[in-house]
Amino acid sequence: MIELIQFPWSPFCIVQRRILEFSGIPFKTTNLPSVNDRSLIWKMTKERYYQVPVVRDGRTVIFEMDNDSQVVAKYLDQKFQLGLFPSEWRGLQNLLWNDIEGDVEGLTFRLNDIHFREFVRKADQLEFIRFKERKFGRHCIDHWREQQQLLLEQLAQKLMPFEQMLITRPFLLDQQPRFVDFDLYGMLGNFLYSGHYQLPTLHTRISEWFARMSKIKNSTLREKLRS
Ligand SMILES: N[C@@H](CCC(=O)N[C@@H](CS)C(=O)NCC(=O)O)C(=O)O
Repeated sequence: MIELIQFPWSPFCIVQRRILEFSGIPFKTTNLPSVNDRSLIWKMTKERYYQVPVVRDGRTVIFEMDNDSQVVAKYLDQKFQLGLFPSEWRGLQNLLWNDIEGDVEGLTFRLNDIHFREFVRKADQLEFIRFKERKFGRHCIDHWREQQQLLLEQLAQKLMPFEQMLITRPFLLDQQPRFVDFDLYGMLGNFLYSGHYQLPTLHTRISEWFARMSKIKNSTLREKLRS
């Protein structure tokens, strides 16, 4: 059975989890025991990778090669024929996922990290803070907390083009979800993880799309598109 190694709140893990759910195949999720213990992944990848997500399919272990390689999603897409990377959207999807995993994620993870004490085990909190501060500077999480309102406003603004894309179609590019739909879904899933936020009320289409993305299955979609 396919296995997803993850943290439940991680934006990039939510992307792959939703793709697996969408595919309809049975799969299992394994949460790393601690944010600081990457030994399972290190071992599985023969000491080549330590981030999440990683997918194991029998003897094959799939993980990203660089920041925007999309190796995992492309593997699942090919294996389950999900139509996530059709040739007509090549290039455009790359531009969009750079924006989604760059600017959008930059806001969503900060807004979620403000609440890290609620989802990171007490024993791991020191290393969590240390990891963040080494990357983003001293007291970064306190600064994000102070800037919360501003970050929320920036997110609402940043989502406007996606809201506009949904004016004429049910998914960002098309009549069916493509990779960028799952990608944006993952970032927003991370933003909503703490339960402290809602999607910006101005963006009614994104809210409807998010609800659609939360439950859509490849099999029901195919039947709908055929009829
Ligand atoms: N580009 C990678 C990014 C993966 C990533 O940033 N994972 C984070 C969790 S959301 C992680 O494992 N960070 C810990 C670290 O870098 O040590 C992907 O799409 O999977």
